[in-house]
Amino acid sequence: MLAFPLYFNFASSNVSSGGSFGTVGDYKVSGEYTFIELDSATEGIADGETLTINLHSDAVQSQIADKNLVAVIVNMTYDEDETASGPPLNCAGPAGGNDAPDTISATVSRGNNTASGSGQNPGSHAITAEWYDSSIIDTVVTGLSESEIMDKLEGGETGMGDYIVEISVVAETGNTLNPLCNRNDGGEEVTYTVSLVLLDYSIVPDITIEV
Ligand SMILES: [Ca+2]
Ligand SMILES: [Ca+2]
Repeated sequence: MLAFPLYFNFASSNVSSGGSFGTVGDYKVSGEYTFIELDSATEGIADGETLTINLHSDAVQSQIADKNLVAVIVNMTYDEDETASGPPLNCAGPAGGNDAPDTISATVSRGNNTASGSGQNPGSHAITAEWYDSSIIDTVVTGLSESEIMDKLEGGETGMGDYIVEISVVAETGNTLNPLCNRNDGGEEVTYTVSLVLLDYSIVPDITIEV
């Protein structure tokens, strides 16, 4: 329990002397994220087709102004719309076979920052393109100054501009045990959300107090 008052004494004396900013040492880095929705919708995408979504950060300008914009994340969820049809009872029970998973792939680009990834239905996946060093969040960084750490966490102007999201579907149709039962899968319906990621971080000296 003594750690807090001791810690704050140390930190404030360093700040008042103006010496901590460029001092190389051990710093505990933590962050809080805020997600700003840039776009969301549910779209049917045919087998072999690509849905292209053109967005711009200006659409949420008031929400990101003077904030530290460091990444974009695209969340996708999808079910399975595959059908089995045929003469009455020919698709009943096991005779109707099983769904075969479709593959949903996506790419997001902000300038040179690009991420892509795919998943299979029913399910979900997310892709994140980032232009900061996420690996140091919730760690103790050694051997750098506070300002050098800030350089790794500041998004700058990189997030301002066009965002291009592409989502494509490759549908697969499952097998049936009864040749009179036909399975059909023309694509998939994908629900997506594109969010800009704001990072609010803190960098504090990491001090070990021996008791
Ligand atoms: Ca399928
Ligand atoms: Ca499907």
